[in-house]
Amino acid sequence: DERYNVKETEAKWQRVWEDRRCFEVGEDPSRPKYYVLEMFPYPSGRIHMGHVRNYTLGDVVARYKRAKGFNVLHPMGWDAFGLPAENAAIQNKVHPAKWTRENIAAMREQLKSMGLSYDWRREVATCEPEYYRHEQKMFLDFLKAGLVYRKESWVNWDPEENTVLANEQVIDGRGWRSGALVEKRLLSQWFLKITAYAQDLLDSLSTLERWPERVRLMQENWIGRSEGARLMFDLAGRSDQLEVFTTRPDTLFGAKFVAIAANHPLAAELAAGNPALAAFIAECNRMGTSEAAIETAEKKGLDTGLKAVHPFDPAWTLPVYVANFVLMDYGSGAIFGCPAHDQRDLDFANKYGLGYTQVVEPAADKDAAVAALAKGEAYTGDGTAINSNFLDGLSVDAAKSEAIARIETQGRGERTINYRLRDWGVSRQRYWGCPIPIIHCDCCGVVPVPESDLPVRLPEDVTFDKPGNPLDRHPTWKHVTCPKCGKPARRETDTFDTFFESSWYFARFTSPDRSDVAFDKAAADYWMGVDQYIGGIEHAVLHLLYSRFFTRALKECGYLNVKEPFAGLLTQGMICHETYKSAEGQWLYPTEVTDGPGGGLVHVETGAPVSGGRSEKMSKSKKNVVDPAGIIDGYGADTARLFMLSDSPPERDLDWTESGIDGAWRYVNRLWRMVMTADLPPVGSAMPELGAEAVKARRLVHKTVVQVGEDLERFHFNKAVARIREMTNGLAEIPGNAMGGGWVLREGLEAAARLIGPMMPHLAEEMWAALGGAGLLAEASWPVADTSLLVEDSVTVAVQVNGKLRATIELPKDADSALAEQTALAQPQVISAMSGKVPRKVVVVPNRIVNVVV
Ligand code: ANZ
Ligand code: ZN
Repeated sequence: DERYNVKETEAKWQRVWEDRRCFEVGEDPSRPKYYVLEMFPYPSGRIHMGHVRNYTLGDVVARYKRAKGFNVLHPMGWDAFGLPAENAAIQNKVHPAKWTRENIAAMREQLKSMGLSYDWRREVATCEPEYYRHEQKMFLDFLKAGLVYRKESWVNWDPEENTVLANEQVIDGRGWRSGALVEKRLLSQWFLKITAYAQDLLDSLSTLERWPERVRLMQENWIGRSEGARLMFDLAGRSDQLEVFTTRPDTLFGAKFVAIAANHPLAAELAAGNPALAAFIAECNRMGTSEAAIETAEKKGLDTGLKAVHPFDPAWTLPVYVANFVLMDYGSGAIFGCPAHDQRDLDFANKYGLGYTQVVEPAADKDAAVAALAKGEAYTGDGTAINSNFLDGLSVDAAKSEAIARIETQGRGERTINYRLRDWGVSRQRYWGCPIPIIHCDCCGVVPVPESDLPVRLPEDVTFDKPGNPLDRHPTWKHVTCPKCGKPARRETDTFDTFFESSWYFARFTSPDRSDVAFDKAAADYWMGVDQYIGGIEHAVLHLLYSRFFTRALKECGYLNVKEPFAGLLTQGMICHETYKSAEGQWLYPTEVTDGPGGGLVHVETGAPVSGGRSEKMSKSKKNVVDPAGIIDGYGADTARLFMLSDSPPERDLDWTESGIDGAWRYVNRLWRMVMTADLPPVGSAMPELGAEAVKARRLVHKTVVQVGEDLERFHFNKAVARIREMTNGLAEIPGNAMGGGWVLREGLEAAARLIGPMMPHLAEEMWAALGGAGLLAEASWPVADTSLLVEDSVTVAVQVNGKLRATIELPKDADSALAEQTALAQPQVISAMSGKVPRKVVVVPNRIVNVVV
């Protein structure tokens, strides 16, 4: 009994595809283009199951679209800058460049063993100057276009990694990688003006019809548009004013205090003569700046002693606090607090005995609002203004407008829109990143590196023996002469946030060989935007929003003609696997666990009881990771690919199971054996006369061709797999002596090879060759069904007697009324329901119903 030789077969076809350059593409205006892209990996060293799923999904789309006649661009590259390389350098004394390049080489081989249909000529690695030189130029162009600025700003400082973190990299007040408590520091940073596009980024979300609703919603929340007012408070005894941002100017008559951020300039000024305040500010600075950190921290404040004058009543003053829940980089870093209608304000007022005045009354349930307030719950709903002078009786909306109108006539402020979105700080105090092309001169200040001096190469002769940035310590690299005045000057030693590289790589793939420009304009015009982007949901706001911004900025600077980089987006679910714990709470590898004699789970060696079995996201810490290399080595790429596709829809989490992999493996072998053992007529023989069984099988084949096509269009890969299995089961059931059975079996197996082509390309190619198919399957077109075979030839018709269902009958489609009536009246259940009576009337609704009235 011959076995399918996976290793040899898969390697063979990978070689053939490469030799024949099947997946290399160029611009071809005569064919519709299709650009499919998976999020490129960080070269950590080995691929993991998430990669296998991601790239399998992309490859199915790429191969399917190719078969459908599209000119398909399907590239792959490496998101190669970033912290792990530097950490490896520190821990293992290996240079980040060496570590990264070796990892890339290893992972490239792993990806190649998966049989992915990439145009490998287009491979890019973002850590190479051939790549990053272009983003240095982009940065200089953005600078000229006014999309870049430098600002002293408070940053999240990770004390362990010695670097600035983006707000998004701070999770619950801790560094996203190190887990260290984040501090605040003041540093000069480069910023990209993503906020200039806030409204457009928001408005255009509705045009992204092929994006998951969930991702669009996350971006909408991230951009966080708020309508409200800017309003100036006079300060008693001072000539300056304090600006606040409010979305509830209708509640001004309920104001009890004003509060400013710890980093507000006014706070710094007052702290100079107030040690208690200085200490409080220092305490606030130890807290993370993320919204989550602020949300969860206890609300605290300190009265500055300063008084703010109420804008609608000069005799009314409010205490001015410094409060830890006021963010410096939102609105103006100052608020007025209305405790009755904002929970934070109420908590704060209750803590410091500031009281509250209700100024909005709900239409119904007035007492409930009063009672809730007494219990410490603010009323934040709609209603009518009360206790509010000239606003009394107005709805919340009308009162907002009226209050703003009053503020505007007083010249104290105006209606305004605020976004939660902040500008993107791109400076990182790290070595392994793209150098920011800037020179600092004592005479001239900040001077851009002249374009003719690009790229600013990252020096590789650096050491990691001390904490901090090796570029700072490099003996020569940073010392340059000022391009403007020629005096000694210093290079900027900060590098770009690595999200910089991933914000434009998709466009670089359109012309990676151009060294003079970032993209060949014609190529970018032909290929962009990406028709289908596939990756993890964890990038819903960061990478995907930065890329949308970057594309807009590139368009503004004349690089590109599109503003949305990704027309379609598919976010894949996670790979989960069972987890186990010992009685002591230690994670155990699934291989350490077995069924105990008493029925429960026990440790294989010690026999100690074990708990668990729950499926959770694969992670090293939980010891439930399965290395794809072992699976591909043992079962082959096709089996791994099939399993990734067959179990769940791509957006959903997928449970890794031994039995699932086993099932996929058995199916691979079964298909191969079917082809090898089938007794088939020669390829291309004319269709003989078919008996009923052959006709039935043939219908199934053609129906499956249509349905699998529809499934793949909708990314319902698991359904497609199930239908193909159903079809091959049907083919296996054709009796050996069925008239024309062999011919239909050949047609069915040829169809099977072509349908599994996108999913299990090696096996498909092997089957295709064995069946004597012409050329390579990788280059063959998608099968076309004979639609005449799809027409259902019989219909099920209901038979009612006096309105009650008595029977169902099978009739030829569009049978005439006489046949329908005759068949209906012959049914035993119908005869008995008529109890010997003669029908008064028989109504036939063709293909639907026969109604007998007695
Ligand atoms: C007074 C008021 C009364 C407010 C009331 C709310 C309810 P969104 O919707 O997120 O834009 N705020 C303004 N700037 C702030 C800052 N830098 N840090 C913390 N909070 C700030 O929230 C806008 C509201 O958040 C503003 O409206 C302000 O409080 C507060 F019954 O003004 B409000
Ligand atoms: Zn100078």
